[in-house]
Amino acid sequence: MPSSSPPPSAVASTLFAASLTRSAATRLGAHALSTLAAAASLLAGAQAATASPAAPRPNILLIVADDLGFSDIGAFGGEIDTPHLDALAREGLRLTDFHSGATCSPTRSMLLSGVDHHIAGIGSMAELTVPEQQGQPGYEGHLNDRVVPFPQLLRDAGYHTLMAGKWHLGLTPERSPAARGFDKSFALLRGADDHVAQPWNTRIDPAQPLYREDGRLTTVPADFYSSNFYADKLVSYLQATQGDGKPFFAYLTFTAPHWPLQAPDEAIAKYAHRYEAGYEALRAERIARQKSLGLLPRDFQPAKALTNFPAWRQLGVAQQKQEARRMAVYAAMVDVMDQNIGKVIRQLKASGQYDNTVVIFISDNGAEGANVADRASVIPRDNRLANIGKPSSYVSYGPAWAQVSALPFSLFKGHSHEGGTTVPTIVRLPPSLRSAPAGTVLPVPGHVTDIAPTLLALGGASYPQRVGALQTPALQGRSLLPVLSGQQADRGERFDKGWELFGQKAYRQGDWKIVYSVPPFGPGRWQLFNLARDRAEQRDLSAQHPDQLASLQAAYAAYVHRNGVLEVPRLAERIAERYSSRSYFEALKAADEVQASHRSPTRP
Ligand SMILES: [Ca+2]
Repeated sequence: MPSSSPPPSAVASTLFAASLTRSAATRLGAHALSTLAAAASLLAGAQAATASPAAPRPNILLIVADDLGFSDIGAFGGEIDTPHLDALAREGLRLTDFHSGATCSPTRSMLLSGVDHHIAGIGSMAELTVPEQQGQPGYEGHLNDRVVPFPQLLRDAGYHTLMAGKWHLGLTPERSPAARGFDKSFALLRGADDHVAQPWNTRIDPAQPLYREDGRLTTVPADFYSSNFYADKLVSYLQATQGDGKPFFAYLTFTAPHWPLQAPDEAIAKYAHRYEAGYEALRAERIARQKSLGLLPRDFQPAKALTNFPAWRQLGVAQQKQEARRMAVYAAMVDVMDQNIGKVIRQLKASGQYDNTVVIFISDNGAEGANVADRASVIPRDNRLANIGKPSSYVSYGPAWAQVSALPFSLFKGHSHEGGTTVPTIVRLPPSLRSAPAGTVLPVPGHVTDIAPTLLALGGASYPQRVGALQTPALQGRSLLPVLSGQQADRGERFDKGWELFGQKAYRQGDWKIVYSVPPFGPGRWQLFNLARDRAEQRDLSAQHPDQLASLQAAYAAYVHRNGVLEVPRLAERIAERYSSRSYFEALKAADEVQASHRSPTRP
């Protein structure tokens, strides 16, 4: 009887097709489908894309942006000039379903540990811990001693481990990057600071240290601008280690475009008039570009703008000018970050290391929609229109622009909706590890906890079951290498992840997701969405599919139990009160009045 087994190439193509049909096809554009089909046939002809044992281990450059939205950079549909990131995307892969935590330090703890942030010590952000959480295991407010950060394991396996930028995982020397696996490090310890050197930086809270280099307290020079300085510092570390035969792991964690929005004048000038047409015009532009790039299907229905906030035409002229200026400064920060990524890539090319370097770019969470004006109250600031973006200003860009940055998804940073946790992700593999065609758009789901196992696999390092007498928590992520290298068409099992932060919760299994959020952003009960048909989370299906809802609620309860999540009464409501985005527009109006008073000769 003749064998009916298809040849290996057909198996590979069928695998791709099956996975697309089941989970991804409806989220993909025709362009991406044809790209993936090409990937499948190319895979069929290629040998397994593993590095031979004799090949040198790759260098790894992991770049993290801070509060960058999904649609901001060129490769993901943005109009901001980001040629270096776009070049990485053209050479590499773009992941359109890759997830972070809802805010910064939770994501960073998961990134470095490979386990849920409620295990790693950032059950809540240190800055927003409520009394019920204080002193509880998993809520230490720093990367705790239960976990083993992967940079330490790469260092022990013979890698140089280098870091420049934001840490946000502990203030003391024993919790600094130097103590958690980095040979060389320059770190902003806190979650945010001015992007320029200020005489008042340390006055915000003199009890808290700001910067450490290799564990020791330090300061920044007078000409400091965050993105320039961190990239220069990393380049200096790379230059000091090149040529000694050891591979490197470099962790470049920009603080751009996190508030306060500050950028060099010439970079702001480039975008000075770019955003005067307002939110809705930019929204239409970006969605059209995402569709033409094959990131979204042509019929994709993006999240609608929340009606909680004014539309562009409802703003006064002075408010529109404020908003256009704020977005221009934000764009300038992204632009300058990209220029600095270019600087690091040039160094790698000049040293001959680029070809054997894996480059991963992510954001740590969705765009920032909260109001931060009140945080500047302890120091004098000048937020008048012409001063916005300069060193003495202190603004964010608010919930309306944040929703544009999050396109096509719903909501933004701090929320468990797709706009809070889907981050623009680029992976550029060395040619020796590639079989997917350059520029492939990969809709395969992934999570920030997958990065540790991926990089440990690349570096040939293993994760210990014990450290001394202590049992280590099992890695919760899984290596992405089989899908990134094209050996495997999907993750081989259903994507299964939970989120909880500030009482905002979500659970996803495969294409189904439940989300809990409170007014003004949600109904204060669980909603159910089918992401294959509605990734923008616009149509709640909880009434039509009560069994699916119950099943995911049970999965969420198991997530809570497994990770030691504390269920605190009314937590979401309590945090929401502190984080009201509506006050942003009140502050904007107040800024107008300040301008008016400065213009008025009768008022000082
Ligand atoms: Ca962040």
